Amino acid sequence: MNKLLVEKDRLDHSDLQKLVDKEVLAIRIHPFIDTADQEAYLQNLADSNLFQRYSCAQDVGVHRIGMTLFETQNDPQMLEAYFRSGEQTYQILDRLFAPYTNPLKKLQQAFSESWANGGQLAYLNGKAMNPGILRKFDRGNFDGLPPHQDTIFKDQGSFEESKCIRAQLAANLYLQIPERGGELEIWNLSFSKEEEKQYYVGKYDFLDRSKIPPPSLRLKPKAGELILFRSDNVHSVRGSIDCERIAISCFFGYYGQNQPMRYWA
Ligand SMILES: O=C(O)CCC(=O)C(=O)O
Repeated sequence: MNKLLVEKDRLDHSDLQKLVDKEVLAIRIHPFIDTADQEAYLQNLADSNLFQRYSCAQDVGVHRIGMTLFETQNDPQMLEAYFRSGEQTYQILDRLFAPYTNPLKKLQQAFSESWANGGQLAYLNGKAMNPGILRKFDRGNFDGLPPHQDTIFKDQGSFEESKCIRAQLAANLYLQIPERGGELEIWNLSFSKEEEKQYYVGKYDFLDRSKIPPPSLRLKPKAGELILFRSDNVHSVRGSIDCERIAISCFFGYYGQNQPMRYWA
């Protein structure tokens, strides 16, 4: 890989293809939303009591609106709960951000317009997935999110959609970033499910930082910025020292050059 980072002010099909093909490690789009919109979004969020911790990781200092596939952990009952909760996410976020455009929809629309074959909500086994989440890293969460890899294959490996996927991109649109902490680190490394087990540390599938090389990129996101990277590349988020770190997030699944990208959380 001769270029780690693409920095632009618009999403572009050829840059997305480079990310999918591992020719770049991350794409930064700034500004994706302007300061007035970003501040308006934050005002709407203040005092919201809709955030909850991950159901399977209650001690991780992160709150989210919208359930993630990660929480289903290959469990059929949790998967049904995931489908049910996913049906409501757009409505909840529409209401929360009204009268402004829901930033999750803004992100997915811009992405779909820039990818030649468009974008659409992902389905798993014929059922609509949760389209995305709004996530807050707690202030004073000094651990952040340790190094890890996200793949649909790990969360729910038995479905056709998981077996046929060729790349999974993580998209994060940042609404608030702490002055201190909150960096996103990305490694030019991705381990298979079997390989990564030797690096596990603690209760979750986090990787032991002391056993892997230093990250290839350490990015300090900006409020209003969109960052995309391959979620099967090892990545981590540094703790948020002085305020909550808030972002809209979803994955985009690549199923081939002539296919639409499919989004979910
Ligand atoms: O919030 C970020 O910068 C990245 C979050 C993350 O770890 C992920 O999308 O899996």
